[in-house]
Amino acid sequence: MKSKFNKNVNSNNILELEEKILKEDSINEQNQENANSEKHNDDNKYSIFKSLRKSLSNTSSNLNRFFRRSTIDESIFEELESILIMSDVGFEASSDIINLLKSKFLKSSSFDIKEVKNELYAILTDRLKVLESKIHINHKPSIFFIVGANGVGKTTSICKIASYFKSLKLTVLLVAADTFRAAAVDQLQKLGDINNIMVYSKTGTQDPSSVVFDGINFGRAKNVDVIIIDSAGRLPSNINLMNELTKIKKVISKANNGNPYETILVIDANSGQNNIAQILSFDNHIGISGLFVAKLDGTAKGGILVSVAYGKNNIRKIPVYWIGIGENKNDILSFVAKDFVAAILDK
Ligand SMILES: Nc1nc2c(ncn2[C@@H]2O[C@H](COP(=O)(O)OP(=O)(O)O)[C@@H](O)[C@H]2O)c(=O)[nH]1
Ligand SMILES: [Mg+2]
Repeated sequence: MKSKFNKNVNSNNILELEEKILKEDSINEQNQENANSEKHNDDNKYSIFKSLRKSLSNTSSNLNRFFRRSTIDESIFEELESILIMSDVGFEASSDIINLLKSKFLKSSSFDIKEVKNELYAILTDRLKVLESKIHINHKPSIFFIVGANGVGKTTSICKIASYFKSLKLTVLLVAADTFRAAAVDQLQKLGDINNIMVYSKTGTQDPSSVVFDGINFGRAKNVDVIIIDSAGRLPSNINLMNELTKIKKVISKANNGNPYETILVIDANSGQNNIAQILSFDNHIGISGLFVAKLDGTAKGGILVSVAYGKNNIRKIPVYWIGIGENKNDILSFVAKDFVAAILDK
């Protein structure tokens, strides 16, 4: 495969590539292309919005019902607060939002429900913007270490991320470091085979650090642009398993000559407010550089991101690199606050 890095790698090449990635506004456009060729004949942009809207329809239908009302009085704010709490926005963030709305609207003798909706859109977009971030490919290889609890969607999301980078003509290696279950290595290998992505796995060891060290060296020898490392699911309450992640991180650093790399926590949006505890623990133990919010389709409500953006329980406002909205490799979007809020509020 052709690589942007095939020639001499110097900072100019990297800057060029980075610029290209930023310019392409990559993933949404890629999804638009895929939607166009594989799924819809509709206008591409509309398709993306549509899938995001469909994914967040639980929350948007509650809010829509609310915003269709004709009579308004003070009591609507209580009702809106309950809807926000039920949408996983969390108690503190919901009451903060409602207080802002009250202070704006309760002063005036009459107000329009549409104005309340517009104001809510503005508040949420403004808050969620802090979570937007572009992925930067600054080093070769650029390494993404993927962590999270069991079954949150790590391996599926890895395949999506790999497909995204592949679409940017970058070469990708997956490292099968979930050594707890043989089936996990097989799952990654299968996904790699189907999607024509290289997978590194190592037989005869259950030590993930050893797989990671050799995997990174293999990737460097192959001159790949991106290395994505799978890991076994674990609960942050299991100290031994968290210490193992610390060890793997040291090994990544060593194998990668101390260059920075990304540690991505995958969370399952269906777990709602429980995700706050997961983000806090993983971040405290190993330091998380970005989030992948999987399973925003289905029954997920999406409000969890508002909680993160509000810094609930002193959580760091960790960037959301991607969101997952389905089981297929193309069901991935970069996080754009205004699109996300527009989907929730059906604007
Ligand atoms: N609906 C939906 N299912 C997903 C998504 N991401 C992963 N899954 C499913 O979640 C299950 C667990 O995924 P897996 O990647 O094996 O999780 P892991 O244990 O964290 O590696 C699988 O059945 C996936 O198909 C998503 O964005 N949407
Ligand atoms: Mg897995």
